[in-house]
Amino acid sequence: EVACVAVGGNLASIHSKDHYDFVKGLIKTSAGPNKQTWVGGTDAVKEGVWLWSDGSKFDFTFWGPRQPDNAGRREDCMALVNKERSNMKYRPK
Ligand SMILES: [Ca+2]
Repeated sequence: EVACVAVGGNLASIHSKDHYDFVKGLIKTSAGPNKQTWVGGTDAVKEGVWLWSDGSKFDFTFWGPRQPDNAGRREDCMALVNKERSNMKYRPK
């Protein structure tokens, strides 16, 4: 959590497709198309076990294609990517 908050600042948790679409819309408005924004998901505590940094239940299932792939065995934080089809992935801390 500390590592992810350190890179991301104010991190959202996402609990539904509607919420996901809402956050994605915010990113498009504030950052522009095809940008990525950190959200509060992390598996830094235990590999493969995803948690929200605010402690809420992790019921998110809208992973992008081939995600989470844990690239380099080091990806522990989640970024939401505002593209039409690649919706969610996570990046090295
Ligand atoms: Ca990981």
